[in-house]
Amino acid sequence: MQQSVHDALEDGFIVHRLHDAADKDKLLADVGPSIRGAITNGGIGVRNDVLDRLPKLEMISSFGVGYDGIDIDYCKSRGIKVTYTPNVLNDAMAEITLGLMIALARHLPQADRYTREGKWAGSGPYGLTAELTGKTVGIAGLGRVGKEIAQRCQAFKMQVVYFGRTRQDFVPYPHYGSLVEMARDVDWLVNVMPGGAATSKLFNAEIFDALGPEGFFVNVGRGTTADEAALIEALQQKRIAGAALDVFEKEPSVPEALLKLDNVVLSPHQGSATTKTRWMMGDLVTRNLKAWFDGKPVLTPLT
Ligand code: 8YV
Repeated sequence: MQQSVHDALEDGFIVHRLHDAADKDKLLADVGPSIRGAITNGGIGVRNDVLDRLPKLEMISSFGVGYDGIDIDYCKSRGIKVTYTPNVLNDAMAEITLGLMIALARHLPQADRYTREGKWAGSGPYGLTAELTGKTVGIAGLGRVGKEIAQRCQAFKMQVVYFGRTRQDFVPYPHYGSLVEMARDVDWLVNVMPGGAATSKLFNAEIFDALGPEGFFVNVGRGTTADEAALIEALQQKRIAGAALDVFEKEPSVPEALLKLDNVVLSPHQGSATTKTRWMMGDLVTRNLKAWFDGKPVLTPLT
């Protein structure tokens, strides 16, 4: 968690840090019954069996826009207020997405290695790469982050289409209600969808085959949305051209097979990880918490 959050909590809160505790069970037994507020990260979240040990819990202030690690229905059933940090990370997320796309198309990591290893002088120019200009990008999950990505793709002279269960009014991009149909029609398939049961392994072998040997897959949503084994197979067999991944099925572990592939660009879940954005996320986390305990409306509620 951001240092700014720790600093802000010094003022008016008694803080117990479960993730740092050597004996978590003992800490929960000792202080669980008196805990009224909790801070967590929406992806890692907090399990219901931990919530069960916090009978006086009134609110959870979650750090992140995704909240797949929190059982929202369970929180509602217990009357626990849950807040999250939407919007403040839209730009950072969109920037990393375009960065990953350019890195993948233009082989930036590989070309950097090539230059450092002195191969330019020894073996000649690196070789030719792909271009974003004029290509079609399909965005799966055209929410607040997806729309920022779409605008930036347009600035790169790409055609934008999107997949979502329902067509959005006043959105200028063609809509697909079928992911496989969109995958068939695009050069770039970008996932921004959240995790959870509804999106689990949505990007499977059928989708990768529809994307095809010239197609690129980018995942900045959640690793659980992709069938990682099917993705690795598609990459190994060159059934898709490449993938850029900021998220993985079982973070922080990244499958050995992915590390060996040259047609992937890997990033350790860095989407929102800029100084500015993480500060704003932390600020929202503490302001939500303080608002609740000051008896004021929280800023960004989920429940
Ligand atoms: C995490 C994210 O919050 O917002 C999300 O859903 O996945 C990230 O911004 C971040 O990784 C916190 O550690």
